[in-house]
Amino acid sequence: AVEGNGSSVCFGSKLPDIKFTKLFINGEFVDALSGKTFETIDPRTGEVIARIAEGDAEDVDLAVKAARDAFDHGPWPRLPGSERRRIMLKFADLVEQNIEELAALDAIDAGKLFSMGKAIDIPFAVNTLQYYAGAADKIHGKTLKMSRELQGYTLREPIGVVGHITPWNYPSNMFFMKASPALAAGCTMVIKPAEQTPLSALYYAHLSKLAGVPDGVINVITGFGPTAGAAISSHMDIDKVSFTGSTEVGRLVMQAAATSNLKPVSLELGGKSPLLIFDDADVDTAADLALLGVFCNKGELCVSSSRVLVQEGIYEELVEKLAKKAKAWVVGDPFDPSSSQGPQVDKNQYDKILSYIEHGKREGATLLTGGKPCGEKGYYIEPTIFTDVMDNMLIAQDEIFGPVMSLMKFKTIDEGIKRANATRYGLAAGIVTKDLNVANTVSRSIRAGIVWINCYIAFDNGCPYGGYKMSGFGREFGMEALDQYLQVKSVYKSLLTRRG
Ligand code: TXE
Repeated sequence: AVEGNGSSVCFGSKLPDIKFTKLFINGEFVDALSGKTFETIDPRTGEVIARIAEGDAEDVDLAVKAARDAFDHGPWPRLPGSERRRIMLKFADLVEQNIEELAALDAIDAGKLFSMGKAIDIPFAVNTLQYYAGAADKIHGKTLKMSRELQGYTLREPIGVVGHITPWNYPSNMFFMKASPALAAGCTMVIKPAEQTPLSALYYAHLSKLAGVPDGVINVITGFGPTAGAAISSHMDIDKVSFTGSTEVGRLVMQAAATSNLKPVSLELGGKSPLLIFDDADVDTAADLALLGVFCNKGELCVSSSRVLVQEGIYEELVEKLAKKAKAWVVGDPFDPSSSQGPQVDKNQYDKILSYIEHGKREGATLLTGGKPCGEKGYYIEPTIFTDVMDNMLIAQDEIFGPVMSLMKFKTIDEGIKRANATRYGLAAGIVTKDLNVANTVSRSIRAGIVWINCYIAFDNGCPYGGYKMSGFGREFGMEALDQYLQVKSVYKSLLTRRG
């Protein structure tokens, strides 16, 4: 049983069979050329779930060849958009039909709550695919009259072969966030899921084939970052890379793109997002949003509101409320419906979070709740709240990517804005207030790609998502994401008729 907040856990729920463990290239599941495999681990226990094919540069090469051939000669980019839409909708239906199994795969691979996967993550992924399916037949250029002699028009063409490199915190959402707009645009692709969570991506590859996505359009290479990942970002025949992960690796991906074929990249990187709670806020709502913002998905969340800035008039009351509410936050097995938080994704992440917690204690922040690992096995950590956090402490500056909240006090609106912006990141921010003027002023002053007012982690496929500053550039979701998989070609046409 996992302790911490008085919770208990049932291990050993019925687990999904692991059906797909090989690379998916040109519509077939194949071993890595080297024959190598790696272990994927269940973070609930630290035990091996399965051995997965370990792709390397030579496998990426094969996948790129398949994707290039499918792009240059295959039907996908040439189909009418309505036909791509039909296949994408069928793909979405198949995902929906297998939702239990897919949510279970993400639960054992990533430690994600099974209930959340089933009710929120995978339905949202399905919706992403449906949203872009709807866009597939609405990709238009413009017609321009330039002069009496000249007319022009623009064509919006798929960018080509795309490389997608994804992280482990939302395996299903990351897959569809990247694959869906690329599919709608008519691109072909090589996807490298994170080595911690390869299982659902391989299942999606299988479903794509059943749906009728032609061979070579979606290729999945499982493997490690410095090998398979680096081979994608430096490949001469990949036309664009979309990356989500750490800021450090984002820099490497951009360097590799620059020194290879200058492929455009989009990067969605880390964050240290502020949640500003003003004196007039409803304390209950504010506390709920703060807990959700930091502890949702065990804090493995790019938009985590890991810096909670509270105006001084409400600070004491909020601290009390948070301490009380955190007690009801249950750490436990992701299959247990009463769990609010599962295990961290792997040993590395677990160690990283615990070392930040120790750092926070040493730096003089006050521990309000949590602060320790919990459970006899697996990578569980108590939801941890620090008060009296100073801006210069490491826990207030670095992305921890775990269930660790830093509470800080501020006096005036200007001070709140200034401190909220005092970070190298700019992914998201939240504001809790009843005052419309405060909400307007602050939302316009925060340098971040998303601002939530009186809500947090609210997502819609229509709303673009991405970072300012060192949180990256480029946008996921919305028509903005579709644009990143399209090129604009200008065609000039003479209006002078030649007489023969
Ligand atoms: O990320 P990596 P890690 C942050 C978070 C976390 C930290 C480290 O703070 O604690 O990053 O996580 C692939 N060339 N985020 O180490 O290494 C890798 O195989 C090409 C925030 O897991 O960036 C995986 O598929 N690719 C983030 C992907 O990059 C490489 C989500 C991400 O792994 C590569 C995840 C290389 N040289 C972590 N090296 C967010 N924005 O949500 C690795 N990869």
